[in-house]
Amino acid sequence: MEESSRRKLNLGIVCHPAYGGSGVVASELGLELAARGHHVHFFSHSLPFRVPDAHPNTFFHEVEVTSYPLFKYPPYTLALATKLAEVCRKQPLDVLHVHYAIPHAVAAWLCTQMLPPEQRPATITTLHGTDITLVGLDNSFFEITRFSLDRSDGITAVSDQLAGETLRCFSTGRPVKIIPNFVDSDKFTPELRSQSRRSAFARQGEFLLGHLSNFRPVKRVLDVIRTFHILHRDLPARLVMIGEGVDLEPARNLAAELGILEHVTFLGPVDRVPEVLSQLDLFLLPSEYESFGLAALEAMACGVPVVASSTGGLPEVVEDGKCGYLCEVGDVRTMAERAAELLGDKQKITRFSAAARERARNEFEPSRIVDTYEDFYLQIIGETSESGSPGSDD
Ligand code: GMT
Repeated sequence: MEESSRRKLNLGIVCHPAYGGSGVVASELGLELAARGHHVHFFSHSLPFRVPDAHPNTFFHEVEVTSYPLFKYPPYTLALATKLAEVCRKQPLDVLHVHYAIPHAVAAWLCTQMLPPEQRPATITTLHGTDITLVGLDNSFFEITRFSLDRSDGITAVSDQLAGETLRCFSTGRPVKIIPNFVDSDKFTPELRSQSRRSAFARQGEFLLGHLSNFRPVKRVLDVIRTFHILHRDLPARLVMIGEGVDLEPARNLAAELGILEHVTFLGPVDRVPEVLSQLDLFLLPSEYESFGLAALEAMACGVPVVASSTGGLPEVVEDGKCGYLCEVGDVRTMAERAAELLGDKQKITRFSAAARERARNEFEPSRIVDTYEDFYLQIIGETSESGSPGSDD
């Protein structure tokens, strides 16, 4: 991988480490930056799941929270702020880049308050979705979320739609820079498609559909099962469900109730996501809301068209009628019809598959987007006056 000619920075990256898009983006970004020669310090309560144990230029700082019987809820934010300040004292960070505002943006601000000015890192908060549209709007978090955004030196959002929502809901006077997510299309590639891998999920002559998420209510995983149920009446097909979360059992129960359980494989969380995604004929993402839809982008990079809800930032990722179809949230009948239409037309699905792959490669290619983050870091620490494409201030 190429080292960039820019000044090498000491960077802190804070994220939620478990399965979820914001942790994936934070990890992949950190690894790309490390490959460019920056020193990247990850902070979390466990190693983010896509970060390898030992990797050049990366350091992992585990945040341990001491429990005490007095605490019903151990104060993770305080332990995180303390760890951040401790590391900054030993090796000052140029930038502290937190992913998902809650509670990371507050911890970043607390850290800066604990340090003398010469040791304070610049802070950047990247908004990923429900930190703004759901959790951040809750009464118990709204005020502190707005406060911590106002105190961040820079704010980015992963889609135009999310940037707009941030300005609308939080009326922060701060500019929100749009920096979309990215996908490594050498890693997520149709080249991984193989009959032997596919045969683990589907028989000859069966179509293979899939879904990947953290099975939270916002993902509407029951709609995945309902869509598949309608489709399965007319087409020989199987469904692979990747991930886990609160709606896993309800999804399994619904599949049993509808009599399709034997056609659905619940894989749980998997490490080898590209190997599974690339076997699919179609990816389903019927979410209530997606700020971006990273899982859809990863499927597209594998040459898999997407049938999804027309919500949030998904229209910025999935080009309707070209790399997939976007339908009203909850309209499982139309989703099933669109899926059947695609699967039943060999020429069309081949065209959509190629367009999905092309779009992922051209529009969401890592190096250009990582350049934008690097530029933004330099701008925030005052070493350049403006940042480059593809993001723009809203
Ligand atoms: O907002 C969330 O639900 C958290 C986050 C996660 O960790 O899963 O997901 C969001 O961030 C991803 C990466 O930027 C986006 O691709 C997802 O669309 C977004 N999820 C939602 O907006 C529901």
